[in-house]
Amino acid sequence: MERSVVLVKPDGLQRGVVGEVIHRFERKGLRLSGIKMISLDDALLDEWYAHHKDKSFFPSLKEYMKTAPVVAMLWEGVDAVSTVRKLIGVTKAREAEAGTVRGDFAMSQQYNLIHASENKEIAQKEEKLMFLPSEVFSWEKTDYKHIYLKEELF
Ligand code: 3AN
Repeated sequence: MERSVVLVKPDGLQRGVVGEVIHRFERKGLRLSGIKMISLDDALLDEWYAHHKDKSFFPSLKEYMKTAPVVAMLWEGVDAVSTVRKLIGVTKAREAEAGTVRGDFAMSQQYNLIHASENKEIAQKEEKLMFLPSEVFSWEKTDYKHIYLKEELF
């Protein structure tokens, strides 16, 4: 099982899509393994977006990410990282596929509502940055037997 770190970003809180995001991921069959609200500071944002630190939009990205708290979630499932990326849509929201979170609710390249881990390695790094071990929950999702074939679960 993989876990993907999802943030509903400050614009997502302002736009009131927290429930919508949770609803979509729940319906998909993913398991919620952690959830909390947190205000991001410079130290965390510098680590989180380290790969963007030389980009022209980095200062503006950091400012925007501090304008309100974020809702951080951990979603678990088979191939959860790529599955969640599909559900959120591409970065430039106005080009995102209809049916994705960004495609349905956003227009901007920066104010694109939601973050999700890009790949498995980054997901592990982000989980450690965002959640304490005590904030990560493993629980028996009893409908897994209706969501996956036995052979798909490992
Ligand atoms: P994604 O969130 O789709 O993985 P990244 O990692 O390229 O996209 O970018 C991280 C965040 O930086 C985006 N979610 C968005 O808020 C912001 N961002 C990305 N590209 C731009 C850009 N060209 N101008 C302004 N903000 C951007």
